[in-house]
Amino acid sequence: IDNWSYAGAGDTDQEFWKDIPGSFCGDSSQSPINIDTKKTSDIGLAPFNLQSYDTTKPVTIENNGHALEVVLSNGAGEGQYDITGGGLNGTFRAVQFHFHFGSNDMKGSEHTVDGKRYPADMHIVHYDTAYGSVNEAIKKKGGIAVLGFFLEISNLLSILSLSDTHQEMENFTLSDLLPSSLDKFWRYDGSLTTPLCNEVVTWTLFEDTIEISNNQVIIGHKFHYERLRTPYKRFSDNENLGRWKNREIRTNLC
Ligand code: BO1
Ligand code: ZN
Repeated sequence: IDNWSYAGAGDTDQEFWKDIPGSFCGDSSQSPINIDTKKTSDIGLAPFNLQSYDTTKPVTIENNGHALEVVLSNGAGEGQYDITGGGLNGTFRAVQFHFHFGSNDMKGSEHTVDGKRYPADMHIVHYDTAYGSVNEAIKKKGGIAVLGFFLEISNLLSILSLSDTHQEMENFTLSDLLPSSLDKFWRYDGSLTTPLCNEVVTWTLFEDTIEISNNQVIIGHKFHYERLRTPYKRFSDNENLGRWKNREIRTNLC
C-alpha cells in the first residue's frame, strides 16, 4: 500500500511523490523547510501545556518502513496525550512519534536551522480532537499539529532504548524525552513530510534540542530513510517565519 520511498528506488522516490494518486506533494506549502532565524520575529502566544506527557504508559516501538516510530494511542480512544496552548486552537491528541535519522551524523533531520542539519529529529504527531479521529483531521487545514525536536549527540543516555525489532515498553514517560525548556519555538503552517503530504500541519519546532548518546545515534543510522530533496524552498526573502521566544512569539507565513 505504501508505494513510495526516499531514494534510489526508481519511480517510487521523492521526485515522483507528487504523482501518487491523491497526493499533495507537488503543492506549494510543503514541509520541511529551513528556519532562517534572521527572518523570525516574536509575537505573544501562550506556552504549551504538555502535562499529559507526564503519564507513564506502555508503548510499542516499531520500524514502519519509513521511520522508527513509537505508537502512543492503543486504539481505546481515551484522552491520553492531550495537549493545549502554544497558540494552537483547541485540544490536540498525540498518536505517535517518530525519528528521522540519516545514514551518518552529518544528516538526518528534515527541518534545518540556518542551514544546519541535525543528526536526527523527532516528530510528535497530534490531531485536533474536534475532528474526532486522525483520519478526519488529516483532511482539514490545521487538523494536525506536529511538535518537532532536533536531536544532538551527547554522552548522556536518554530514556528511550531503541531496538531494531518491534519492541514493547511497559513504563514509558513521554516528558522524560523532552528538553528542559520548551519556551522557544518556531511556528509555521506546512505539510506532512511524506506522502500524501497533506498541507494540514501546524508545525512547531523547538529551539532547545534533545541529547542522545553516540550509541543511540549509531542505532538510529540503521533506520535512516532520508530525503533526497530537503528542505523545500518556500519563503522568499521578504517573507517572515514565525518564532516564539521566551513564550512570546510570532509568526506568519504563507
Ligand atoms: S511528519 O511528522 O510530517 N514526518 C508525518 C508524516 C506522515 C504522517 C504523519 C506525520 N502520516 C500519517 C498517516 C496517517 C496516520 C498518521 C498518524 O500519520 O498518513 O495515516 O494516521 O500516525
Ligand atoms: Zn516526521
